[in-house]
Amino acid sequence: MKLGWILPIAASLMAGMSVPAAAATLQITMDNLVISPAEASAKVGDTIEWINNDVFVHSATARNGDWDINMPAKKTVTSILKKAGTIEYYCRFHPNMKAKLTVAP
Ligand SMILES: [Cu+2]
Repeated sequence: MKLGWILPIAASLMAGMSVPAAAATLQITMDNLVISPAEASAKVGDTIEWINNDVFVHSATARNGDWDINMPAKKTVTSILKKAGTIEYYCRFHPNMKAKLTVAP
């Protein structure tokens, strides 16, 4: 039968494909007015899941203006990182909530 040939060919095709490093998903949680983790690292193309466990709105506002994410109460919002850099961000509504995200190219 031909199956014995097809499988090795398919496997070698897959191994030869140049697939960019798999994008990861990172979770950043806002809970009790605290962002955690306070420092996180990711790569361009990664997805951030912003999880708001509080009963009020939070934001993740980049100080350099790269992004401004709004998180309704008890909701999870996702965003994809498009730009490298070390970004300090805070919550517009609770400026004491601060964290840092390092995005590698
Ligand atoms: Cu807030």
